[in-house]
Amino acid sequence: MKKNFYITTPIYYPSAAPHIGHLYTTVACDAIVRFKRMQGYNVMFLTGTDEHGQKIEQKAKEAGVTPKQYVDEIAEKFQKLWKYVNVDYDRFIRTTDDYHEQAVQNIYKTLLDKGYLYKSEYKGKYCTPCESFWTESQLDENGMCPECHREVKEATEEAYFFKLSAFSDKLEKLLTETDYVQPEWRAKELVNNFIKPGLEDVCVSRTSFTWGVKLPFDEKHIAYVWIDALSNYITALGYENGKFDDMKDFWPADVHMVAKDIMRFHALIWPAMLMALDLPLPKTLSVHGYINFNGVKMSKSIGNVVDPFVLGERYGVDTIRYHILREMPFGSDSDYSNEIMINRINSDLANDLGNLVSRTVAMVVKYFDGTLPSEREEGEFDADLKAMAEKLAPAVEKYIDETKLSLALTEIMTVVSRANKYIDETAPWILAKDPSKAARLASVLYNLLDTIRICAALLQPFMPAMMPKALEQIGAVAEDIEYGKLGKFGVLPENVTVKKGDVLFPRLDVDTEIEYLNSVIAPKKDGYKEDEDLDKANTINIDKFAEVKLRTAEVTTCEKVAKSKKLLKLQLDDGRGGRQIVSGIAQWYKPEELIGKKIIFVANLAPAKLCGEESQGMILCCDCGESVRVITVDAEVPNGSTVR
Ligand code: ME8
Repeated sequence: MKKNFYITTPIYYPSAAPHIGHLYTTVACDAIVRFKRMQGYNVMFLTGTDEHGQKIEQKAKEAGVTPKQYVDEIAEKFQKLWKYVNVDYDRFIRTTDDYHEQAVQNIYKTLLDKGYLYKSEYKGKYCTPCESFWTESQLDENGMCPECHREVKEATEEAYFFKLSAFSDKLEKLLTETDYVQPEWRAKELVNNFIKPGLEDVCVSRTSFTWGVKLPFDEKHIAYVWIDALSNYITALGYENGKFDDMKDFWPADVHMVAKDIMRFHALIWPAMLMALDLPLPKTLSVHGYINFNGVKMSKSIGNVVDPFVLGERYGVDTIRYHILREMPFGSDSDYSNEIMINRINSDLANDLGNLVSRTVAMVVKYFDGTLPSEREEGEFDADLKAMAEKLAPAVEKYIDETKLSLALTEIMTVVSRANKYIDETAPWILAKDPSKAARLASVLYNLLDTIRICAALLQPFMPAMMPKALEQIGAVAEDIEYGKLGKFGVLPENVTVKKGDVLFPRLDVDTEIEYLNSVIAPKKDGYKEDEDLDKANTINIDKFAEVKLRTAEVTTCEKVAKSKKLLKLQLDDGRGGRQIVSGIAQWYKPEELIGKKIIFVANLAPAKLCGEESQGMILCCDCGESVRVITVDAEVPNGSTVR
């Protein structure tokens, strides 16, 4: 009987084109799915797009199109990318699909009827010009509106809340007594950071925008993340809608794969929602880290967003799939760099794997006209190679089940390296010189071919385009790579015939490729093109600039603002009796690091209250993408000097 397996990616926001980060999660799921299918599982692989909300509404407005037109275009880009990189999903859900919207309404109704929703007031930071609520963590570094950078004020809005707090004990049990969250240390992080301090109920409706699912019992309310988004995992199976009938076969999910950014919602709100709906809980939440670019978070404005199409066109889709899956350590961040990628392609794929296949096939052609004879002679080194090859499939299977894909690949590549070493140890070119060693030579080449059979078959889920070519070159047919035969050595027929083919992974010239990649995806001047265009369109004259009064000052004291994670309160000697400035830089500076620094501040900014503290100006800082640095001046500049 076939066993069922259900795996999901997050549903991505179609607010910008997909990048290598989205690629990572989706390709990781695809590799697991292909492995499970190879094992004979009946798989359901779900991905999709999360299309509602204020941000999409705003982006569409800026682009001068309707929200639906806006998301249609980007959802198509996601689908095109998945096709391009051979992601073989079974279902693509869009939260604007009718069946999903209907089910979300039913879910809200059930939660209300069961007493898990209540109406109250949402308190937040409101920006009047943008008509938007923001949370404290969304505000910019100065505690202002992240969109227009103007002042926000405390405001309230009628909203429905989900009683997350009612599930506190059950969630703590889930996180401490089960393996739901992987890696385990992330579960501890959740318990300490969210459950122990006391879970707060979550706001699940809004009235300040319209792009979303209307609540059936109160139509001026729009479903607000996360109930709409998270429920995709069950609505896509037909929960509370007539579109599909797959809950019985595929729920609970085996794996939800997400990055650390949305772990909290999947580890707390999602299980609580399912408990409230009396549904079984998913088995595993696999949380991976972020792909950064040279240590910096990918961001459009820095120009370091890695476009998967650019890489795929130049190096082939499998190469990219291999590289990102191999580089991401389980649970932690990985760093993308052009250099690491080119070196990885050369060392693992061109030198180790590609070379092993081409050398072995070439020797079978050269010494035996492409078909091995039946005579065999065992020799030194054989047992070690065979034992390693036979142990490989169970080891890879274990890592796949634990979603540790990089370790699965490392394990396979270790056997590939062992096989290359076996060539050096057995020196077939010397055996070939002595006709009496033909049987030994045939054994050596057979052992190599059969090791390649196992490695290439296990690599197929990761590199589905190239590995069938490798298998064809060594003369393996479909029956030779059935899953049950991957843990056994000696499966290829004794008179196997090889077929020379193209080089699988050509060696890359490091300098040429780095130069090419730096010209297309490194953070660079062109990366700021958007900013430059905006600058040209928004020039000001010198008088306008002179309206901003900039002066120097020395930081005399500095402390954290109570109740705020972002704000520091600085007392300045501004050469004129002193002033206080509150600045959103607590994330990047300890208070003591700033004392004694000479800085530049805007002296004529209208005073503002931030978390109850008056700020009389603004300190100038550089936005460095990942961090923010305060601009400092030489120690000899007198306090209060004009900057112009
Ligand atoms: O959060 N490295 O959508 P989203 C690795 N719609 N993975 C990355 C990444 C990076 N640099 N950047 C993005 C949402 N990802 C919600 C999800 S689910 C019910 C709703 C991947 O478009 C990673 O999987 O912001 C991350 O969790 C996800 O994209 C966030 O996608």
